[in-house]
Amino acid sequence: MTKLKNQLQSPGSGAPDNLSRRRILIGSAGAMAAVSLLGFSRLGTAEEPKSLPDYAAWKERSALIVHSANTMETQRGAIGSGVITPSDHLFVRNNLPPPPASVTMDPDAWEIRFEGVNNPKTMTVGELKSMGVTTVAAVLQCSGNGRAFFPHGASGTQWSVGAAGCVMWTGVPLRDVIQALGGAVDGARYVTGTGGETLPDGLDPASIMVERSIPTRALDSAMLAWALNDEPLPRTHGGPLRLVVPGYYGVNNVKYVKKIAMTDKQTGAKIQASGYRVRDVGMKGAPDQPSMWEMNVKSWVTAPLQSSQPGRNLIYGVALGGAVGLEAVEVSIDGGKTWKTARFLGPDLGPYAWRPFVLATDLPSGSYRIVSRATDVNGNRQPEGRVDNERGYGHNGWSDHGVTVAVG
Ligand SMILES: Nc1nc2c(c(=O)[nH]1)N[C@H]1C(S)=C(S)[C@@H](COP(=O)(O)O)O[C@H]1N2
Ligand SMILES: [Mo]
Repeated sequence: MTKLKNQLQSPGSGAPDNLSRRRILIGSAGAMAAVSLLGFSRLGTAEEPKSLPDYAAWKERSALIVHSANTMETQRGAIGSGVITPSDHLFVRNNLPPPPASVTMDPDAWEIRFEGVNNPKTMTVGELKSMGVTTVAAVLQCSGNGRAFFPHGASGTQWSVGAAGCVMWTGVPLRDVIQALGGAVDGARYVTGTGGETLPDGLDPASIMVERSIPTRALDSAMLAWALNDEPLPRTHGGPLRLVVPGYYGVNNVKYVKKIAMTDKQTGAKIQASGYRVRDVGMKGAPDQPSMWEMNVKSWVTAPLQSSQPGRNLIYGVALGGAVGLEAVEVSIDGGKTWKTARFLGPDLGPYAWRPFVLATDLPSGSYRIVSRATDVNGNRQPEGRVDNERGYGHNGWSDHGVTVAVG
């Protein structure tokens, strides 16, 4: 246990800077025990670069920062200027070891139970595929993306900017399934999704299970997805079936989903009741604090990152509206004193997708603090600073997300 903890606390290979040297704490004693009980991780040491865990071995190692066997983020420089994040570049975050590889061998046979509807039923993925289909481009982003920038050393994975990607999800709209099952029971206010991991014995299930509740307004976008970027959903990202909630933070997108219940209350699972709650530094999580549901407007520069040549430069980045579309994104090369409107690059894939952007500008020799600032269609603009909070959630301040580039 101690050894695992030490390994997890070692700096991630390829981590951008000393931020990664901050302590990396495991979420809970329960999760720790689960990880070691199942012999989940074989992590590298501080000296040797960490390798990808088996269930994510198909990923492009050079595009990722491997924080641990259950947390890998996309390198800032690998985000690129295409709208869609290639699956092998997409970040990974597991609170528990994933289910065995056998789950995706016959994906259509995976079963999901529906409760809190007038006609409760267990259905297979094969049956869901005959009920309807939609394809949506959406940003998947961890609530703690940007956590590394909090000066109080928020516990959890020290994500920089790469715990986010924009991908295509294909599946059936959840609202259609609920309707086909006679509609939600009276009084239903939440959609509660349960992950299909096998829970280790000897631990209180509520303390480790991945079960999340989201308000029924999320049915405007929620879907049960079986494909990622036009391929069968890999186990790494929740295959054979995942609850995908475009516009909502990553944790609400329950992988290997085995149950959906329309409920009058939020689940009492720890990950909902006290986890993913925004509160002041030093406070414990509690159900009356805001839950990490809808995402906020955000952007960051992806190139250049450290150095560049004098003369004309193209500054690239990505911007997302969160739960709504984007209005504009501006770039500053003087740390936010003056701004220029950037140009969106590539097609607009809808309100839940991100938009790559570019600004052409002349950069004489010197040092530049390059920052970007997005505004959503409702007029919400990224703040300069951050909202300090205990676990380092929801950081969208433009200042911390900037880069310092040496030109010459
Ligand atoms: N069943 C299950 N679903 C889950 C998780 C998990 O550990 N188990 N992690 C959540 C969190 S915190 C995030 S950020 C996203 C990460 O999705 P990804 O691994 O496909 O990138 O999945 C969410 N859904
Ligand atoms: Mo997350």
